Amino acid sequence: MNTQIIEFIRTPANKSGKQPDLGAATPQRWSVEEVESLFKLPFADLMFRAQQVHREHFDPNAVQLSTLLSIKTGGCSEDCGYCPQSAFHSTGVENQKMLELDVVVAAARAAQQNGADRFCMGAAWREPSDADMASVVEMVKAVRGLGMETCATLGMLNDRQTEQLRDAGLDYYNHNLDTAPEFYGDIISTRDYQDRLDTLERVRKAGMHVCSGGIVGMGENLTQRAGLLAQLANLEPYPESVPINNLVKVEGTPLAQAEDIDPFDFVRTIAAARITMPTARVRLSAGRQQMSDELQALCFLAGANSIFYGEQLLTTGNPEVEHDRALLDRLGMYASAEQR
Ligand code: SAM
Ligand code: DTB
Ligand code: SF4
Repeated sequence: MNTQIIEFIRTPANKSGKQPDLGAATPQRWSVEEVESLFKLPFADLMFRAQQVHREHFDPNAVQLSTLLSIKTGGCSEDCGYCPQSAFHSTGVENQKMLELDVVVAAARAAQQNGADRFCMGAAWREPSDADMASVVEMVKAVRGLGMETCATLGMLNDRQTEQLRDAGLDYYNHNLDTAPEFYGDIISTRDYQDRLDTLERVRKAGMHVCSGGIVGMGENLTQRAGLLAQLANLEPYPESVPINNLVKVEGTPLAQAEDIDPFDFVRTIAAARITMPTARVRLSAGRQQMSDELQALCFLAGANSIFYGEQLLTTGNPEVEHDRALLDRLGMYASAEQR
């Protein structure tokens, strides 16, 4: 690892209080090796550094709350090994046609009343059709009309579709890189990494905010986990929103028997995301239902400042709203929307 960086990370009293100019010397701001070296720091050193970066850019006690709704469930033509909605796997997820506009608006209103400030609409598509787009555009306009931030995750997009979404007022587009390029083919065969990068590029070009992250616990090694973060951190600019999902193991998916990662390694991934993408919202995403309150608190200490909020992710469960509220209270934390 670049000695300048490791020195900086390990030195608590950085006299100038300034970040080293990591970007100037090389076009790649974070090499895979550098991210991997973050993972290998003593836990306390990594957490300390993540806290420093977090506090430079955010109120460390505020958490952004984003509610998900699956607007079109199941029967997806992609073969993502982790996903309960792929038509390639028998998981018991029932295929459903697209939700009606009034159902989506009612769900968004309920989420807003519960304190969510972002509403993310997800669809089990490889890519949307023109007819799909017409419906989604109406949904985005209506949710925006409630005064919520809007996010959608609909699969791959072409130029026209990104422009349609931007014109509808979509704030964020979620499209995850999921893992490192060299591990991607082990998980998905129906599209490649470049397809994902191309869609992210289009979203950026159209002027929307990018939400992109990945999944840990799919059998990736440390270098590959670092490789995902390096890919995200080196996007120009890096995503405004970075969901870090812990694999939810769903019976019937090829990854149902994947080995759990050490929970401290999950926390390390959050911390490294915080350090490498200082101003991003790092979201403690799928997998929270399987985590203890104490582990989630460590994730907040490591720099996570966003969660999925509401009893359901897309097809799997998420902690109860009351439980999350109580957890935030116990930690003296609050929703960032309530801060304004
Ligand atoms: N079909 C679109 C796509 O793939 O971009 C949007 C929906 S897809 C379900 C959104 C993301 O959910 C995936 O990229 C993946 O990161 C995450 N995801 C899906 N299944 C998951 C699981 N079992 N555990 C954790 N994350 C999962
Ligand atoms: C993201 O990174 N995680 C969310 C959201 N973006 C769309 C989805 C998690 C899905 C977990 C499995 C399920 O509920 O189907
Ligand atoms: Fe389809 Fe998205 Fe699931 Fe992949 S992750 S199978 S693209 S819904």
